[in-house]
Amino acid sequence: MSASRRHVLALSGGVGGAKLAAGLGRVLAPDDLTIVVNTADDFEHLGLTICPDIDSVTYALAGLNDTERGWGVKDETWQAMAMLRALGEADWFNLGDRDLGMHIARSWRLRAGESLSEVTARLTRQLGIAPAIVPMSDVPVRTQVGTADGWLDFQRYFVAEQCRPVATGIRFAGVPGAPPSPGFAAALARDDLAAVIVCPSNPYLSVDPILAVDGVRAALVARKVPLVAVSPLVGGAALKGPLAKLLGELGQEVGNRAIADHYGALLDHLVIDTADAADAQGLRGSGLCVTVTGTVMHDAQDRERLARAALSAAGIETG
Ligand code: FO1
Repeated sequence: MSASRRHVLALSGGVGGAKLAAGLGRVLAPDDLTIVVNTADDFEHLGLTICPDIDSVTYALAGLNDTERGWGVKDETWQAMAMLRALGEADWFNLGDRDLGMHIARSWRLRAGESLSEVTARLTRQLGIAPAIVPMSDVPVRTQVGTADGWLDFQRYFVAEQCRPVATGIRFAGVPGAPPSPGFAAALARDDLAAVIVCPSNPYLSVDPILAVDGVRAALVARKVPLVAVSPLVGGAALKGPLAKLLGELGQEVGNRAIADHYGALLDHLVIDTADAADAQGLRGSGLCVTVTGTVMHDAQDRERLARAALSAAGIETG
């Protein structure tokens, strides 16, 4: 890597992606990292704007994430939910008391006229997070899942319906028509961009919406720096049950070959788990660079080690 190129653009969804984003935040100088987050899981609920993937990345970088549950804030309490239930309001989407503070602050600032980028910058700064966490777009994009009863918004399908309906399709409402956020556009255009790291998020549900933002795929095709993806799979099937069901119904294969094919010419290097070491030879045979390493992130040490491995795959050594 040229010494003048040092900026890293990370693309992230929620849980798994957030863990690697936190690792990157630990091993890179804050000015050297932009984390672009999927916003197609966002929705309006009880008058609040909920951004689950921005929340997961924010909580992970602030050290506030609940690692057991996988989403939301640790040491959470649920008094507001109990009250909402008593009042007969919707209780299918769980909002913890501390988490609610985030949604109230975000919604209030959005309603006061700030963009999602501005609000996210404000809230992450308040929580002491130094690297830039930016939404993929300030314009709403919404993942919807086709079912026999029509299109369901993603959280309705995922949380309220627990992925029970048979999926007939998946679409991202709002694209084309959603430009990249200012921070995303600026990161893509940086002279000192050194690498793009695709975090271990679901390629179809979490990364595809980012790639579908206006002009993003073309900008990535034209890039002059390595694009490294960390596979979200471990042992060929890290996808949690319901998501595997969804992808199966849509005819999407679950495996590192399918992930490599899905990213196609965008991908230079795939980082896969040691449990999938047998995949490496075939992937390399098709011209891809492959790193085999432990990708399960139990703690901060795991997150940093995987961050260094992904950066090294992109030619960036972090000492
Ligand atoms: N996931 C659930 O399975 N059930 C919930 O009640 C739930 C609430 C929730 C609240 C705030 C938030 O930021 C995330 C929340 N999630 C919940 C996670 C979210 O639905 C998914 O992790 C992502 O959208 C999928 O990537």
